[in-house]
Amino acid sequence: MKVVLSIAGSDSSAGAGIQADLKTFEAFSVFGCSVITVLTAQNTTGVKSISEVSAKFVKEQLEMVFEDFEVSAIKIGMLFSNEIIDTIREFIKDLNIPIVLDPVFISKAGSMLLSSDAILNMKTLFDYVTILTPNQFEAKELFDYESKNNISIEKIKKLKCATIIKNCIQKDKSIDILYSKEEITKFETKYLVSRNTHGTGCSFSSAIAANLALGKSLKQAINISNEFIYEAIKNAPNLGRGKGPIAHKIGSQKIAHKTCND
Ligand code: PXL
Repeated sequence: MKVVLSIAGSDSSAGAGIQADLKTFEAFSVFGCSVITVLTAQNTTGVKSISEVSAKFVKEQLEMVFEDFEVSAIKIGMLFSNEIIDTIREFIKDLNIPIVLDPVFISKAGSMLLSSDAILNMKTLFDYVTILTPNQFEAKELFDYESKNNISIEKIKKLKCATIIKNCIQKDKSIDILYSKEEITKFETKYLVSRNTHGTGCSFSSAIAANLALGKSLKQAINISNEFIYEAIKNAPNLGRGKGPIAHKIGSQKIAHKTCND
């Protein structure tokens, strides 16, 4: 069984963060390990408080996982502080496995997930990862991205890693745009109007990591992950009073028969 590691924050309501990542890994039948960077007290209506884990303890968790397992891919989510980012950069810089970085700084309910002075430092990780998965808001913060802003697009295309910008809604479609040095590729999914979107970003990036670990190409992994998220939202258990969690297991079962090619 392939092993995939999530380095991310804990969400007590278990719809986002490490919990969503592990549910996604399970849904794709890879074994999920977790290195926890912060603890959040939250539910579907928002984050109440954040308790940081020390960088030293983050390093110890990383060492224990890698000492014992052969990790095939990594997903990186909420990093929160400069010290944690420095620790992770030191650890991943010589690894030769796919790494998906979800550059989260704000939750769907509007809470800050990265201290403001750490945004610049997060950019220093970009040289060591395979793909970034920002939403439009994060892309705007990181690159001043707008789909018609050619300067920002050139900046993104020059990165060592690929970048997929999620959820550019057009009419009834959700469009993701993948930028790499060689090309620009658009992925279209039907847009679902739903309140149950808590953790969709975390789950999307974890699904890409799981599928890269399973040997899929980047484009295949993105197609599979999009179909998975669509079905997981469509079949959401409709829990909580805010942005509800999605149905990871049902999502993967619904797409099991699909080929999801490039
Ligand atoms: O979806 C971004 C995210 C990542 N990580 C944790 C979160 C959230 C959003 O709430 O709580 C721990």
